[in-house]
Amino acid sequence: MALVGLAAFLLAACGRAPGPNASAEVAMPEVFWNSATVYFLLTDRFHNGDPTNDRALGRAQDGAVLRSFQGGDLVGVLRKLEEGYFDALGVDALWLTPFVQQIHGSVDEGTGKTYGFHGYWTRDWTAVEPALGTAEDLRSLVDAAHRRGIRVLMDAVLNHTGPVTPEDPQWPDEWVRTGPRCVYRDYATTVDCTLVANLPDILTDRDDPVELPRLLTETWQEEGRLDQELAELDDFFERTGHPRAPRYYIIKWLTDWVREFGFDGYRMDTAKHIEEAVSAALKREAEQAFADWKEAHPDQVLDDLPFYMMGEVYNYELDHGRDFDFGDRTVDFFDYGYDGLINFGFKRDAAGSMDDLFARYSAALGDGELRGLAILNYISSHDDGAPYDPDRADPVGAGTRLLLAPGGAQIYYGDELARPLKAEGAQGDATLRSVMNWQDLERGGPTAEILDHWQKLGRFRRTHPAVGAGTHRRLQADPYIFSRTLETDDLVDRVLVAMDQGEGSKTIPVFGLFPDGTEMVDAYSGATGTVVDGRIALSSEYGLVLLGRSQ
Ligand SMILES: [Ca+2]
Ligand SMILES: [Ca+2]
Repeated sequence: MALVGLAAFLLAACGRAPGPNASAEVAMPEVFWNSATVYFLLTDRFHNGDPTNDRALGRAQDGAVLRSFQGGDLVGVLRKLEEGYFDALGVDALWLTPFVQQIHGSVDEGTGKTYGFHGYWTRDWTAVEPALGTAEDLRSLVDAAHRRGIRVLMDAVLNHTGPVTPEDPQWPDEWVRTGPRCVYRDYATTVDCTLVANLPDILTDRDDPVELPRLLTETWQEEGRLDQELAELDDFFERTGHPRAPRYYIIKWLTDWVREFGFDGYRMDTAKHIEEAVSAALKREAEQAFADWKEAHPDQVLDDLPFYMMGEVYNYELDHGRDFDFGDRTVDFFDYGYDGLINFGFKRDAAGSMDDLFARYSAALGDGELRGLAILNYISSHDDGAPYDPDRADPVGAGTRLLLAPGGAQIYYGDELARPLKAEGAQGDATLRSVMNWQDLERGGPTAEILDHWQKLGRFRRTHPAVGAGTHRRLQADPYIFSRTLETDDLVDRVLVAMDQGEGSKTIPVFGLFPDGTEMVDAYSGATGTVVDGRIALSSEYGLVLLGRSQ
């Protein structure tokens, strides 16, 4: 193992972040994001670090099962960050559900009385949701993540406001449409429509100037920041020359968080429900905001990796390549500011042969249509009712598939602890959003063993960008052995993964990947060995062996 790799491994093994990893290729952001492990969490459901904000805004705990705010907050995420929880998992980036202020009331969409705990029901894009904490809590969290070399993605919602409730008036008609409902037959019935009955859709296609809603001006007046907010908007419209149309107000508000806090990228919510040109406009402003933040905070800049925008184009999958089909029109979202898209096909693809999965993904990302672009794979998420392994029957095998697949890996909070995806009494997507099962981890036993597996694979991914971004090659069918090789101008990284090996002593052919005499550490067990006559002899209690070498 080369010194760089060894140092990174030892640091990672000690539970400390190795810092920005070797994959932070300036010229090749896709290498970083395809080898990245992104940890996605619902802030309200992860960890309660500050009980004083649990009843913010006087919201009641009268929602249906798992549909009220549950107490998790930004300070809770910070605590876990400081404990080294994410470092130990090899996490490269955090993706938090939206933190902007949510509707104060609740609605029932047919799955029970629900509050905006999930963050997708915006009331005020300029304020932090008080149940999640304060702007200072958010700053502390982003700064602490950056100090550990972990990036933070902001979940950005531009398509809709929150639902209308007795406490949350509808935005003016110049801002939103309240019908028709989307029926997804073609482009217009996907974009110019409301996702559900009571979810006003921002008129993202209109250029007519609009005034601010009274809801906002009155609130800002009470909070003593009206003049500042208005002055900032004047500056924004003057600088950009954009019309005072709804989408540009929101672009201003969304990019302010980047400019002030240094978010490294967006996860764009409901990306296929806004005109792709709107995404492109947002990206341009976000890049400017990120550059402004870097200039103002030179000591906090991690590296030259550009601002990243990843889209939730619901039902997009790797096999679609660059064309997403609306029925009457295809759109190449990668042409409109998106560097990466969430891969909704992984959960199904993962059910087949592991080598078919790996080979197909490697080919698509390596020399195929997606060359130079990024995807994000997942096995479960907050709104996918058909996750891989819904019963958590094999959380170890799920981790193997997700974390060893080419492409970025999204760990949805609790994948690594087999947090149940079925919650008694919960209706609809609430069942996917239970409170993090820290108590199972504290009990040790099987949950701790599952986490240990995910941690080892996650750190291997982080240390070796070839795992997610390298070229896949099957070396042996049975027992299965494969390699990944990544060669860039600055780095040559090679890994070999052997599965289904016997417990105890084993001799593994390395197929010329590592020269004779190479001393190696198995990243899964910590066992050491030396390559002799094209083979390495190791002893460990595991069937999985992870070998890697960077130059
Ligand atoms: Ca709390
Ligand atoms: Ca829309």
